[in-house]
Amino acid sequence: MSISELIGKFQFVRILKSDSQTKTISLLGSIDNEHAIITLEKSHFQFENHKVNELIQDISLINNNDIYYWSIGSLLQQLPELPGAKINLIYPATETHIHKYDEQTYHYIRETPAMYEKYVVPYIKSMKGDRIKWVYNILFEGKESETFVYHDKDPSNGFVLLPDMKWDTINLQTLYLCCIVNRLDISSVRDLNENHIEFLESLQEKVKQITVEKYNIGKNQLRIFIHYQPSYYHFHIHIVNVAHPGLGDGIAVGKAILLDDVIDNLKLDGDYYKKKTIGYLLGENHGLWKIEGYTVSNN
Ligand code: M7G
Repeated sequence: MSISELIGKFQFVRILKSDSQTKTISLLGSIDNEHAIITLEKSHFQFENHKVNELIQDISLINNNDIYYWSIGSLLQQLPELPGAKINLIYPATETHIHKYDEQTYHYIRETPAMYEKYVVPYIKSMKGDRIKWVYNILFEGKESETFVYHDKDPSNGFVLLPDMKWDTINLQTLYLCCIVNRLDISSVRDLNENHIEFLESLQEKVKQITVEKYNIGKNQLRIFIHYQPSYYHFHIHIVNVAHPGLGDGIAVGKAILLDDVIDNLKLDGDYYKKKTIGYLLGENHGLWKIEGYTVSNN
């Protein structure tokens, strides 16, 4: 079924989250009796090839005072180069997806190595299987391969570099790429040690080089980071234009860690991420929050 057919069948249930800052809204609904989540994100402006008076189609004054005018209007929208919004659909959506996109209260957690071993390791195991099918589809089944920026198939050092689902692939200001490594043995930053330093350095260098050449963007215009906790426990890196203010908490402290900092920390101590208490924000809907004993051990 095409995305427009699926969206045509969408039965709205409730708003999960609406954010006036990022101009995004996530809606819960159902399609053929299964959960579905639509996320709408208003597009950033593209002015390069259009005149302002062509772009502003309708205008209605709210008020004016001296030299000041404020109004509401509608803008020209046209596919493919002038989309009104980016529209993401997850279908069928699992409870984990609904929890992720739902409004929730966040808490600051200090995860000790003992908490990691006792609660997070088993949690990560339970999150592998189907939840990261999309990753294996990309790495091994050729899914999305038409968009790959780069693919090195070497099983230990190889990776795929491709546009992240968060990017509209049009606006360079919001350039957002995802680099997924082929190796299967790194679930998160906690698995990294001194043996990974060279791998990470060379990976970062290659990714920068390729991105700079492909998108004609400066090397120092890229923010390269990983997440802890990530949503998906297969090692991947976020490559984002520094001009991108970030969507939600994606580049905020308490979630994003610069890859350079990870490498430097491992150089200081190969067991850095084994020994470190890691601080992060966790929503009450997160699977970890619901595990008995996990929050108690944090107090
Ligand atoms: P994360 O740190 O595990 O999760 O990053 P989060 O940032 O969503 O909290 C996973 C990254 O992979 C995110 O930037 C997602 O937008 C991106 N992503 C997720 N999925 C399911 C896909 C997909 O199917 N295709 C592509 N290209 N990117 C995806």
